[in-house]
Amino acid sequence: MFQRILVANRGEIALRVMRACREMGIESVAVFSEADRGAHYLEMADKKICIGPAAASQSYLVPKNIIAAAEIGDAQAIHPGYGFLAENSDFADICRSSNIEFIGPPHEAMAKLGDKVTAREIAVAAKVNVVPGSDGLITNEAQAIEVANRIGYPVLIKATAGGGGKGMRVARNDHSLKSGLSAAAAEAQNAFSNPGVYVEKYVEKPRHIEVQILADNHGNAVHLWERDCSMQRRHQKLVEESPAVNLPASVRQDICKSAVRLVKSAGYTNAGTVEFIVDADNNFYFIEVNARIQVEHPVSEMVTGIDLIRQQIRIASGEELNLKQKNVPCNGSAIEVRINAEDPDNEFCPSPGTITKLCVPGGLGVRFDSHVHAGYKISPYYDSLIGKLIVHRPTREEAIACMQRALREFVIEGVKTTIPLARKILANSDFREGKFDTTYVERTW
Ligand code: MV4
Repeated sequence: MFQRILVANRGEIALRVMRACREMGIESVAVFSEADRGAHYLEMADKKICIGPAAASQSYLVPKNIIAAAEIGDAQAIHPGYGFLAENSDFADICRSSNIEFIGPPHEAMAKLGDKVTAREIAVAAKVNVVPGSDGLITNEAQAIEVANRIGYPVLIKATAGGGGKGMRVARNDHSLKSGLSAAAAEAQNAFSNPGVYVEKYVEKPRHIEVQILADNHGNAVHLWERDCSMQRRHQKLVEESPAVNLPASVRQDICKSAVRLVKSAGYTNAGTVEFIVDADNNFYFIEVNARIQVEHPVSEMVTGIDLIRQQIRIASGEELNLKQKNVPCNGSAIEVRINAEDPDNEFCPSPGTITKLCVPGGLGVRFDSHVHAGYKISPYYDSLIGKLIVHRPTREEAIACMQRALREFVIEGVKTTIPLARKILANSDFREGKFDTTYVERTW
């Protein structure tokens, strides 16, 4: 087992990893940029090392600064958290060649699954449902038109190096397909230095269902059931929950088993999330793998009782999974709302500033994962996440009532937050009846 782990991240996820380390008797090395100097959460670490100026491009995103900090701090492993370098296969490879364990998947599996066309091919080989679409990259217009007319409009043009919704274009006829192809390729080249695009049948008003996976280096893999992340706005998740509401047990089993089959066939290890979309008839389709621990991981921790960061560290140290699938329960209902320092009355634009008052809710089944405190300054340099409020109760109805009570109690002053929006969603009858999909927020508000 590692003696010391460098946490190559900041904020709530850095604190989350440090907490797991401390409970495991592992020392932690925190890194911070000039903008995060003096942040209270850094005190949870045994050592803290400055890695550069405020700009992420000169600090949290610079592999050589992270590796240098790991060497100075004498860390045997690095946990990347989410965002920043977490899904950068080059960084994972640099860790390997620096003889520092990367707490995540092998860089080969990360690279393979990070390419969406390759990921689709792996899914097809593993007999996992994919959306009807092109057989590989689109290389010319005529091919695209042939594919679109074979699968039927509307179609979705996607960047193979993309993900998370970036660089997608809907086309509803040959004309918009042609213009969409060149626009998507240009955007993909610009954003990912890879213009490769592919085409899929556009599944209208899908639900976003993702499966949490843990896989060790000895061929064992388990799922920790599914999360429903359909309540989102412009690819920003607002509410996540487990189990998914109104999903037939047989479909849940198929989705979760498909996810395990896929990661095993890809040689994927450590924690990962297999993302699906589900149509109105409960047909599910593989979309992509998120090769990292995700913001919403606590939802799965609550219903299974499994500490995902602890499992990641155990797997990276070469230990066998101490979990059998039949012993991974899905108890009760967990709901998470993300609380961002954003102004809901101004297009949710970031609202950095100093938190002048903070009253955090508590009580049975209430968890708030956050690095902030009264007097904490929300930086304009990084994402606006203040923290995640998670509740866990025996039934979804009780969880909703608990979340509403907790949101009512919650006081954050000094910055605008998304708490009022969260209250609105939790009070919404369609949400409470499970009648929502990924287009609900845009359609309703
Ligand atoms: C789709 C889709 C519908 N049809 N693919 C791509 C990124 C991933 N995170 C979600 N993505 C989707 N892929 C096909 N063939 C719908 C989504 C999707 C989505 C698309 C547009 C706007 C918001 C969305 C939210 C969740 C899922």
